[in-house]
Amino acid sequence: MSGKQITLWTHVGGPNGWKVNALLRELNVSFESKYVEFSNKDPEFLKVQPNGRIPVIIDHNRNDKVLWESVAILLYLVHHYDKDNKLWFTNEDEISDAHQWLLFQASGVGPYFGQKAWFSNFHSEKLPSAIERYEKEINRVLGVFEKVLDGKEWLVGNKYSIVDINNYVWLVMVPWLSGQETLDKYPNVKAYIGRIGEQKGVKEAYAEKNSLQKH
Ligand SMILES: N[C@@H](CCC(=O)N[C@@H](CS)C(=O)NCC(=O)O)C(=O)O
Repeated sequence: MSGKQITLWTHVGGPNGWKVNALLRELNVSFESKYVEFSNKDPEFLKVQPNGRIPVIIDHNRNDKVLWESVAILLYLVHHYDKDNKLWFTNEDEISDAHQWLLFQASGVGPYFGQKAWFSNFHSEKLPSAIERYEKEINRVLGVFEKVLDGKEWLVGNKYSIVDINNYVWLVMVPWLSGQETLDKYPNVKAYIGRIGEQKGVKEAYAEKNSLQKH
């Protein structure tokens, strides 16, 4: 063991791991990242993750508690390590709204954006109808954020929270997934991405990601 509070199993290119990296930094929780190779998954990783997906955390402060699914991890981390609710809420309606947006990301953002990445870049056949479907879905989802962010800085409770970190890792990929011209059609979303990118944890996490991708 490294002496760090948390071990994070993650991947340089996989967006979901960077949510957790950014939040750990924001909360000043020490951690060690272990990188999984998707084409040859480490048996040590598969021992703790039956679903074979990153991210996974092992919390050495709490009896080596293992947890996977990135949204569950974000909720766990604010529950145990954000006692002042810096990035979470106390108002019951705001908590419900935060759950809504966290689930919207898990069920309605990540899967569509991920499938677009798959069919445009990795699938063995070129399938224009699949690419078109996910391109449309990306635009639909961006349209939802655009509408809701009108006149608003943050999605819930007028404050920066894990809801925003959770969306960032996918929204920041839009220029790669769909082109800069797509993002330019959604100025509220573009400004929102810029605001989140200025936050300490996200800024540090993405500096690390960029330096790893250069090597
Ligand atoms: N709903 C899961 C999705 C996890 C997921 O799909 N992770 C991707 C990287 S972002 C992965 O591990 N892919 C590896 C693979 O497909 O083998 C979460 O939010 O944690």
